[in-house]
Amino acid sequence: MEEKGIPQEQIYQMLRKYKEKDLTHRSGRILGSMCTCPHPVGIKAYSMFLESNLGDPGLFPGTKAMEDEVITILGGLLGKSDVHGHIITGGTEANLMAMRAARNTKGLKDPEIIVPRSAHFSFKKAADLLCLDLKMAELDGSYRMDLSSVEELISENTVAIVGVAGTTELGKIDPIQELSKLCVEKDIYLHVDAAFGGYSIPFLKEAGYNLPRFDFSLPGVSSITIDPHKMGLAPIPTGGILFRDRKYLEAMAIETPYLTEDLQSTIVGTRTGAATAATWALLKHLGREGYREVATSCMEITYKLAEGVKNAGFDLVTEPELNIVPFTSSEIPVDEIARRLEHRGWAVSLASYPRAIRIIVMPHLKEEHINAFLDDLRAIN
Ligand code: 0PR
Repeated sequence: MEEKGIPQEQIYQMLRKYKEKDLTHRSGRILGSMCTCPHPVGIKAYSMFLESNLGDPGLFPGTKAMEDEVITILGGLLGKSDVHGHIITGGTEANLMAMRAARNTKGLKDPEIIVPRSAHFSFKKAADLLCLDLKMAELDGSYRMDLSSVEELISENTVAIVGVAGTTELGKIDPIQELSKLCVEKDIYLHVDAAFGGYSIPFLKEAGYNLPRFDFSLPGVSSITIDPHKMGLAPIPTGGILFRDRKYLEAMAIETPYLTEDLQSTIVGTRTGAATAATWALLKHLGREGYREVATSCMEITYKLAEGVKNAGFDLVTEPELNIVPFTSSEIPVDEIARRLEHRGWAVSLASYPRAIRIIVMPHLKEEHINAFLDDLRAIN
């Protein structure tokens, strides 16, 4: 560290040099991210609440009131307004909290969780941190959690089953209705990871898309992850965790002797209120109509991309259910496709199961980007 400070103008210039090295979502070149350009209203709201700390909510009752309202609105979107939860850092923290709640309420000696093979890697972290035995259920022919595999894995040590509404790699929705029935029957905690799909499935259903039920309207669903920093257009880091019952938060509560609240259930202590402000502002500003427009526009571009990929001679792994297009080629290995696309300036990502190029059609991808991408895809074939 230098002895003398550097004048601010020079600092900003130095920062710009670093920023120039970064990719931007706005360029349309990032094809494998679940994040996107944050909405300007979210950015403004975020910047207004930079000093607000929900880890000590008594000091920031205004922000706390907003958090309560956000949880109620998101719950309402997901089938139940009187839910309990928090705005946190993202899907990983939400999934950790859900697994912690499930483990603590069951109180078994050798707890196990069952997740689909397609589950996000955050459940591996949860298993490691919380000393849970992770059981992976197989997928069916359409890459959804296979129910008979789940049933085979259930044991007296099972503390939770996880279904995903919008899988990370393929955008598939697990059979949550059937899982809910099973979990009610067997008295098992069911967590739905809708980090990706939570902000789109409800709006697509409103717009007439035929998508399955996945939310608190199903009696077996105990908790849902929903990420405002993915399809919710909020700045990162902004995640959401919702619980059907307050008892799940209570099962994780730790005493906080000298703070303005007596108990804390979140993993993080000091917790930004800015994420809550951004989420609140965007829910109010965009409304159902605005979010419906975001979700349906992404789907329209997804279908165009899927059609274009097929016409360019590539094979879809599966028809898109949400805004992800996974594809392979019978002629070129997937890593080689990725290398050729990267050479042409596209930041693509690879699905691991099955191995495929995976394009996530987030709101920053416009028709012109997709057309330019398809030109390059045809050229590399
Ligand atoms: N659950 C699901 C279904 C997810 O897809 C993700 C992340 C998580 C949980 C974890 O969420 P956080 O990353 O917010 O903790 N899905 C993306 C992924 O891992 C996240 C991502 C976003 C990755 C942008 C890359 C990127 O550029 O692929």
